[in-house]
Amino acid sequence: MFFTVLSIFPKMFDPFWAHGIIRKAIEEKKILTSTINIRDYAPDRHQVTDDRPYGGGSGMVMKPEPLAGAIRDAAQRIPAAKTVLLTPQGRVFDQRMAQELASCAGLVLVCGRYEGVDERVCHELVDYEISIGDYVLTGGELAAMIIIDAVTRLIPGVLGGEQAAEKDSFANDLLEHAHYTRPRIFEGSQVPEVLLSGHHQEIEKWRLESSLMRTLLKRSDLLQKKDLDRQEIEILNKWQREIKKLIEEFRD
Ligand code: 4FV
Repeated sequence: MFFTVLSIFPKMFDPFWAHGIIRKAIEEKKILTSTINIRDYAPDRHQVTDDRPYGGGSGMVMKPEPLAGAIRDAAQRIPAAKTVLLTPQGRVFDQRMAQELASCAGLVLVCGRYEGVDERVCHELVDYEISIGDYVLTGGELAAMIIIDAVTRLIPGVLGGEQAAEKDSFANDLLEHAHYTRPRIFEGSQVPEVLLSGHHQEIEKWRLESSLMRTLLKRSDLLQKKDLDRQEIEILNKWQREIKKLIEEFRD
């Protein structure tokens, strides 16, 4: 998969490309990355990429010409790539969108700065507007890194055998189960016995219960929009019965 990043601060990505699973994916050519400096497409010798907003007001706006030049050049290099503008105006990014984007041949990620980019660029040259959340950043670069990170780990072969994306949080619209590793006892706190039992069916059942409980307690909104399967409904009913029993006992 090709990732092309358009930014006036392309060096921000150097440490991002050089560490962890992203670095390994690049070394193994699972992803190909390039950064384009939007300034290089500014026609004037000062390479100006921003200007005052028409209609007045504070802040500056990214000029359309350098952006259009950079986007067209990137798209010409990877014709099948989709152009994404990172903006608070966009569809909010989530795991489902990460899975969608992971099937693209490539992404051209346009990182805005200042108050935003000239609207005519959005209309003519952008396929998707994506937001990483309802808050305002100083630039789209961090948002682009988040998209590249979440999408790259979904590319087959990027996560080694031991890590599997299908066990991810949100992969089945549930939060991930609790994780434990050595030591068996840490400051008096013991690892749940079932995880030491080697009984894989029991462990899978425990992990499903752990996911359901954590999702119920921390993100019940996810449960509301999830169509629960028979086993999940059974577990939730069992808890309901136990909670009812507790309440009864408490009443007596
Ligand atoms: C943003 C977000 C974001 C807005 C103006 C950059 C800033 C400046 N991008 N999700 N939230 N972008 O705040 O993606 O251009």
